[in-house]
Amino acid sequence: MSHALIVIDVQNDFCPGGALAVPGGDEVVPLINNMMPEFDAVILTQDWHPAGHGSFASSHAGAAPYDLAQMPYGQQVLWPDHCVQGSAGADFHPDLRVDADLIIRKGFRPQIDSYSAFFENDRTTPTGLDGYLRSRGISQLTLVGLATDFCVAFSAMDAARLRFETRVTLAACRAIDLNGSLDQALSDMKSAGIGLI
Ligand code: VGL
Ligand code: ZN
Repeated sequence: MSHALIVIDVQNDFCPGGALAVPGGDEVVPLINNMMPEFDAVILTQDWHPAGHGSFASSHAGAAPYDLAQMPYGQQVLWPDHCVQGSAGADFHPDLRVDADLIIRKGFRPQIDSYSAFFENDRTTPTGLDGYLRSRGISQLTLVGLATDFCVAFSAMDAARLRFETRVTLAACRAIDLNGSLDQALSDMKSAGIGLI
């Protein structure tokens, strides 16, 4: 039984000074680097949006960051422009170890966001990570990174739904916490049988 560490979106734009800074986002870097050698596989995800992405408030007339928009696939929080492909903000934090087995990019389709490492926000378009893990015989996952209440939680919920044995190491995560989103995410993950460490 192989166990993978999934490192979610530890990118400059989610760290202090970035376009969508998560409070204390950079604090997770040394913790995650120290965890990496304990796993059979390490996978990094990278939020990777084209300029003008549909999740950006700047792409919607009259909208401000953190407004809600109705998209064909459901409600979507509108974000400041962030993690634009090829920009410095989309790079991994400079101290993060990037000698990982796989880097999975997500959110690259112009009109659909992807919080989860497994499915885009329509909950049906796969990223391919499920097949990669299964074909490597990986059945246990530990998730860490940014942000606890969005990309980490969505990834963990999908992992549990796909029947991976799933844990989240909360000490190596930081949250955005938008209108109670952290409490909601923690209770959803608990109900789904995800181990919160
Ligand atoms: C994320 C909002 C928008 C995340 C990504 O990594 O949690 N949040 N894009
Ligand atoms: Zn994003």
